[in-house]
Amino acid sequence: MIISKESIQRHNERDIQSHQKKFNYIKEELPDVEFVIEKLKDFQIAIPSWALGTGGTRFGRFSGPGEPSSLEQKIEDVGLLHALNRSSGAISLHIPWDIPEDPERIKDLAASFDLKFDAVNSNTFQDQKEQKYSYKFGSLQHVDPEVRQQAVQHNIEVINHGVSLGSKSLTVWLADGSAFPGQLNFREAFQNTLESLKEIYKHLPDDWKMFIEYKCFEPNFYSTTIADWGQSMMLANKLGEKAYTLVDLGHHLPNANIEQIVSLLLMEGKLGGFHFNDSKYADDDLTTGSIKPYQLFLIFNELVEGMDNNQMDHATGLGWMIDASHNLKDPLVDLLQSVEAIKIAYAQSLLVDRNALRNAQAKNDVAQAQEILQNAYRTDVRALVAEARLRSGGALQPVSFYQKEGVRERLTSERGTENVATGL
Ligand SMILES: [Mn+2]
Repeated sequence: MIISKESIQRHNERDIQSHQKKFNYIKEELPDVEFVIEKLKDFQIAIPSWALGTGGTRFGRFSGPGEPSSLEQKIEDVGLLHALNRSSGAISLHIPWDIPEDPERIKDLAASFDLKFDAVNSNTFQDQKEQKYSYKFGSLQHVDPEVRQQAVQHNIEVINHGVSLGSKSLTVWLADGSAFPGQLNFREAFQNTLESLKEIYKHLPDDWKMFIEYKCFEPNFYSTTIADWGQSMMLANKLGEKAYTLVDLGHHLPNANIEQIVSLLLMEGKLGGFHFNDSKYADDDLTTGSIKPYQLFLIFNELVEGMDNNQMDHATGLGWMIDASHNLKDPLVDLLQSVEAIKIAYAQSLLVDRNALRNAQAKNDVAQAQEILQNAYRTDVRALVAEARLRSGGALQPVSFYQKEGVRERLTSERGTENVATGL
């Protein structure tokens, strides 16, 4: 299904007057809206290929109608999101769930929707049918060198798929760890992981980055071999300048100060990529900004501050991706909501008066520091985000467009009700 420019225009005409009123108001209130709008237009958030179908929990999965069942249909879905919000201009593939059989054709198809290929993701957290050795007791950490070699080889294949599509980064997330005390020698598991990653790193093209993702627990419940940002950064430092830490918002213990983590990783030049989602308890993979929007703003505040300090381009300096799962909502609506929440938090962080904040910090003026941050956070920037979208050719109200135009119903009549997306 392709969303025409004309249908977006028709939809926008209905909302333009009310939008204009809100935009004029904020334009009067803020010193430099054009700067914020330009930044918003550039900022793209990649959509993972596994987030386009209904997600499941370990208790079950309730598939929705019209899910994409092929890589082509997944690209079409991301194209649809991008047409509406003009901020989802990349897709991140998971191998082996989404192997591009004919890379040239897949690349052309993506280009026809104005999409690029973001990081490719390897999978050694489950066994595949044709696989010789099992990952039941780990992959890159495994006590058996043959299992480690198989996992290394898989990651090299993932890099090769990525090269064929013009991707520039590999994300490695490992489920490796232990479920019971005594099961693992921690030091050996870490050393094995490092040696395996070194093998993979050797095959990384010069202009590529390796993102090492950490997670505190699950599926292993006693230890995870790359459990936190310190362990990830230790590996990234030992591997070399193409290796970075990837922060997934849901991969911390409750109440971890993620804004401080990203600040220090940026200081060390080792923050590479970012996975957005939200959570109440653990790796809940809920819609970004649905539970803790203030935390999301505080994280963006540190990201912007740290990237500016390093003179990094906000849009291209880090790998931005959503990593969520949608058990109840239509995945495409959920993704539109996530992208909107990310752009709101980003816009608010651009409004923080950095000089005033530094002055307040220098004077230990704690109350003023809070005033400055909360003034930015409590600014309703939705009209700015909508204006940036409008100027880029997107819909003023993407979710309302999606619902009013019956996008899911149209996808269902094209694809049927039995389609099930690959993934968890
Ligand atoms: Mn992730």
